[in-house]
Amino acid sequence: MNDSPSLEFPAGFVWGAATSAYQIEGAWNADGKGESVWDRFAATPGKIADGRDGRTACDHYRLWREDLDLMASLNLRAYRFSISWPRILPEGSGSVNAAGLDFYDRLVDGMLERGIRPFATLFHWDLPQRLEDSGGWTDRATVDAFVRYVDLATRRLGDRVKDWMTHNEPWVVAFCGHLFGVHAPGREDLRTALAAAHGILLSHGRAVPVIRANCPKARVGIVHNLEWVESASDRVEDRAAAMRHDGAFNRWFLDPVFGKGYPGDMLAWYDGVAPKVEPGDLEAMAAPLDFLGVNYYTRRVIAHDPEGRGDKGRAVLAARQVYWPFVPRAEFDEWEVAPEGLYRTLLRVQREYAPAAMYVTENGTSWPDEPGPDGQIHDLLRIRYVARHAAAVRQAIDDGAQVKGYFLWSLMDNFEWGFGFTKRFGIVHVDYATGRRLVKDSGRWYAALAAANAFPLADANATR
Ligand code: IFM
Repeated sequence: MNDSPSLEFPAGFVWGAATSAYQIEGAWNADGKGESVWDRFAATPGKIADGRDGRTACDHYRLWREDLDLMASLNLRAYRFSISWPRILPEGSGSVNAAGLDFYDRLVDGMLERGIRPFATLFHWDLPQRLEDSGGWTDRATVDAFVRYVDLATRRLGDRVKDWMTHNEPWVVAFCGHLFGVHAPGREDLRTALAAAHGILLSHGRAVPVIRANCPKARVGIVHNLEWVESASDRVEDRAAAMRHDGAFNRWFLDPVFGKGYPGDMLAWYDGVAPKVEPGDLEAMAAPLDFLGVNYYTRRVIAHDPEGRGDKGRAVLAARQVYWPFVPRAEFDEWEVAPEGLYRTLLRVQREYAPAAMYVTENGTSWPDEPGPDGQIHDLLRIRYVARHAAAVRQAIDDGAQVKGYFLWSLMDNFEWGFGFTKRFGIVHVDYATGRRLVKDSGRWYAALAAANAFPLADANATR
C-alpha cells in the first residue's frame, strides 16, 4: 500500500474468496463419496486440455485445516465454498453417506472457529453420475433429488451456515455441458441444453422454501454468471444480435428467477426447441430471494453473423464476438478486461430486477504464475485487475447498486474444468506435485484491502 488517496467501502462490506468442491477437494472416491459427472468426464480421454482430472486437485479434503488457517492469515472473514452432492448422496438419491456430511460439518465449524463466515453453494456442477445416467437435469426426477439433497445439507448445517446459494452459473452447466460439449456431461444439443436450464432453474425455486424451513434467518440466493454485452456497431442487425446474446446469456436466467418468466424475444428465437413449461414451474422459479450472486469476468462485443464463425453457441444466435484491438485481454479464453462492464452490470441488475442485495460472488483472472528467482510470485496484473473491478463495485454502490460483498476467484489455483491445471486463478499458488501453498503478491495485497476495507486508488488507475 502507498500514500495515495484511499477508496473506502461501506462498513460491514464482506471481503472473501471463493472455491468449489470438485476444483479443490480431490479425494474423489474417499470415505464413501460417489462418482460425479466431472469424475467421469475428466477421465474420458481428450476432454481435459492437459489430460488431468480432479482426483487429487488441491488435496483440500485432507488439507482443509491448513487452508482455513491460510484464509484467516489473509484477513478473509468470508469463504464461499461448495458442497459436493455425491459426497453426501453417492447415487444422487438413495442412501446417505454420513462421512460426507461429517466433512462439511467439520469444515463449517473450522470456519466459525477462525471467524470466517461460511457462504455455501449447493451445486457447483458435480452432479452425481447416477442421476446423469437417468437423464440428468433434463429429468424431473433430478429436480426432486436435488430438493432432497438440499434438505439433508441444510438440516445438518443450517444452524451455522446462514448464507446459501442454490446454484452456481446455470448457463455454464446448461450450455457448456449440454450444447458445446466442453463440460460434463458432454452433450451437444440445443433442445437438451434448454431443458437442462429449465430443470436447474426449477430445482433452484423448489429448494428455496426448503432452505428457509430448515435454516431460520437464512439468506438465500442464486449465482448467475453475467456478461456486459455491447453491439459491435449501430447497425440494426448487430444490435439485434447483441440483444440475442444478452437474452441467451443474461435474461434467460435472470428473468424467470425474478418473476418475469422466460423473455418473449428469446422464446420466439428458440421456437421449436424451448423447454416444456408445466403449470407451476414459473411460479416456483420465482421464489423470493434475499440476494443475487453475480459472477463477472468479461464483456462481449457482439456482431450479427449468420454462420457464427464456427462457434456453436454463437451460431445458434447468428452472432459472433468482435475483439477490438484497443481493449486489453486476459490470458483466459481471451476474456476482455473490462471493469466498466461490472459497473454497468450491477447497475443494470439493480434497475431492471431490484434484488434485495447483491454479492459479487466471483471475479478474478488467470495468469501463468510461477515463483521467480526470489521464490515469490509478483502477479501485478492480478492486483491491477482486482483493484479496477473493486473500484467498479465501489462506484456502482455509490450510484445505487445494493452490493454487500465481493468474493475473489479464487482462493487458490485449482482444477479449471476443461483447461485442467493449465490456468491459475488463485491469490495463493499451489504446487500440485507437493501440495505446497505459496501466497502471491496479490494475496498480500488483498489481505491488506480486507483488513482496511479500503485500498489506494492508485492501484486501480495506475497505467503500468
Ligand atoms: O473456475 C470457474 C468457476 O468454477 C466458475 N466461474 C468461473 C471460474 C473461472 O473460469
